[in-house]
Amino acid sequence: MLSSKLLTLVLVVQPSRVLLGMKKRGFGAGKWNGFGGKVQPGEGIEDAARRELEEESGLTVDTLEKIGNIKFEFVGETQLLDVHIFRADAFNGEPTESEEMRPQWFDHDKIPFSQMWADDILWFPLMFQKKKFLGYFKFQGHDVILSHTLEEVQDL
Ligand code: 8OG
Repeated sequence: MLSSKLLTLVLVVQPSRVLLGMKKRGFGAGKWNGFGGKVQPGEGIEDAARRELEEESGLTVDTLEKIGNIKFEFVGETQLLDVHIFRADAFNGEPTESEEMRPQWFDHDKIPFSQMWADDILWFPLMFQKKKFLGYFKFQGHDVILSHTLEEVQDL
């Protein structure tokens, strides 16, 4: 049996651009990504998403919309990553570099997919269209997707 670890991911999306951060250390270092991390024991998932967004980007949000849930399996590892994905269309504050992330805005047609997790190119279009989705990705290492499912859903 695989155990699973709860994680959050927040994408701050504006009509023409999205805020990504260059992960400076740890898991996924060297990749552009949204902001997020592990849910602490006893913490709500949305609370964790807000906390990680603020810690890593300096931004706070009034409203987070739950848009996706993707589970990641890594061959040879016993723990699934259960990532809860949120979208924020408005924010407070100014993006600020943290020890973990260097934030930068990207136009929707200039997303640096070649420097991102390999699954992102498959679900970012759904996110931009305000669709909700469920996925499962099986990775070999950190770059190769061996198999996956991704489906649009009405509700999460
Ligand atoms: O706490 P830590 O920085 O290790 O959390 C990992 C972050 O990376 C968390 O926000 C979830 C996110 N993440 C994965 N896998 C993937 C992925 O395949 N694509 C994207 N965009 N984010 C991912 O753990």
